[in-house]
Amino acid sequence: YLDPQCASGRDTVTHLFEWKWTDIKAECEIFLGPYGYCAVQVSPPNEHAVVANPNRPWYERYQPVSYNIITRSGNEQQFRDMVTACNKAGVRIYVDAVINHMTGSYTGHGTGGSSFDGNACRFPGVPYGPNDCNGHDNCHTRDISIHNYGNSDEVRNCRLLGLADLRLGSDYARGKIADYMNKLIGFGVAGFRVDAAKHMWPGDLENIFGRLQNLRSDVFGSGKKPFIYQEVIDMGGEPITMKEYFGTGRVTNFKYGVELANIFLRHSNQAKWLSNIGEGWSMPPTNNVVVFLSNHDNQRGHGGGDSNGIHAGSSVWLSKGHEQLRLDTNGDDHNNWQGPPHNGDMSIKNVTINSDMSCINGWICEHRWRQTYNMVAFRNVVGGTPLQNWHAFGDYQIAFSRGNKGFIAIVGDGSHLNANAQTGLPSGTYCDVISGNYENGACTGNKIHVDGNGDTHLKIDGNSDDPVIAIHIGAKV
Ligand code: QV4
Ligand code: CA
Repeated sequence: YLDPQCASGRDTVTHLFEWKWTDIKAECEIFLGPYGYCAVQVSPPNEHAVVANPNRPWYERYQPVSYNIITRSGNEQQFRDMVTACNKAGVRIYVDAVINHMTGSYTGHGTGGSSFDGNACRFPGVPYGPNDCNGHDNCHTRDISIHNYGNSDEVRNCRLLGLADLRLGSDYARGKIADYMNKLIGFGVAGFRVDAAKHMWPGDLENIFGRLQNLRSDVFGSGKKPFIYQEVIDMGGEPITMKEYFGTGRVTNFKYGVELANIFLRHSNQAKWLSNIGEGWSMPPTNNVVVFLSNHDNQRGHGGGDSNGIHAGSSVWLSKGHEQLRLDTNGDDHNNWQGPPHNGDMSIKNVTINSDMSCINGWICEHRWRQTYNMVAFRNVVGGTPLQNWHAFGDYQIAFSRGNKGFIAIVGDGSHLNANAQTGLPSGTYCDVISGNYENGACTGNKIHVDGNGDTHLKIDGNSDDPVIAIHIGAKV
């Protein structure tokens, strides 16, 4: 479950939050494929509660009603077309799998018309009935909801936010979930982000994932397992840790983004200590995690892993397309519930692309920003090489190479950097892919000269918009 199944030479995942399947299909073909992205994390594709108050919030997608593929993003045929087209473009689809729970404790209808009663655990669209949810027999809080994250049994057996908690110890529920995931694998998806994994027993997940079929051999080759990355918010201080989930896939490392944010927002450590971020900072081994700077929750003040102060325009591993990121001066969202850009009938708006490559019609596309997509290419070029030629010219003036393939310099505190540095790169003239693009052998941004010894002169005004220089052997002028 650890292999992301990227097409060769690709490495970065973007989250196209609440996009329609038809728009993701087009984005794979015209942008994500050509620009070297590995995969898209898509919003939960299965039928979920229609929440009316507030009106159609983004989070209704985290309240499953059935495993039928029908949401505002599109129907099953549109989903399948997207997966096929994206695979053809060399881009993988990872599905956000909400399998810990169903809806909140109320009655209503789902996006496909199925009825539900969350409190009674009645979901005829699956079907699940009262025996398929945990209850007073194994959850020992008064209202069978989670109150104490210090109690592992409670976190796993009680209701997260009052959401009907599935009895994953039972063969029936395990089978229904595996059927859903296998259906998606049959369509050609490459993997899953497992929502709320902390709230499920590792043994139950092991059983469910053990029922999954291999990925489609016509796309991935034979004998390939789905990629699994599990949402476990582990900031320390709770009995449930990321490590418990290493046996069933990778885990989301929420500490990574928080540490980086603390540095560049100058809340704690200085950038000069970054040379060994990762295991050297008591984080789990690289191959057990997925790292990112922000996600759909902490950009909106949800989830437990937030308070890193990073919001829109911050994500590199995981960028996203969504409107409504209106931040106040404290970095909080004015509306933490607002759903995607929509028409008068509440259908989701098309993503429209402007001539400057940005998205309009209410959408923000961080994955289309020059600094983002050029660093996706940088990552593809330097993949597999070690960090070398580390320089700390000041507390917040750092530079390093990735082997002899790429070199980056960053000023994080508004100071001026003016220094010579060993880049580890072959001599030549390189295109700084932060200030411009490398196009047809020419550079639209600043050119950086590396001499025969591998040295260059770095000049960065820390107050400029992008106080960063990045060069790599794929963009030599
Ligand atoms: C309300 C009350 C509860 C009450 C309940 C009674 O707040 O106290 O018990 O009614 O029914 C929405 C509302 C929430 C409401 C709940 C049930 O915001 O107020 O409870 O629905 O009706 C997203 C949102 C949640 C949202 C949920 C379901 O963030 O606000 O809840 O979707 O729509 C922990 C977990 C971690 C989790 C994180 C948010 O360890 O796993 O909290 N993160 C994932 C997703 C996240 C999603 C869920 C899990 C749930 O990334 O987006 O929650 O699927 O850290
Ligand atoms: Ca649970």
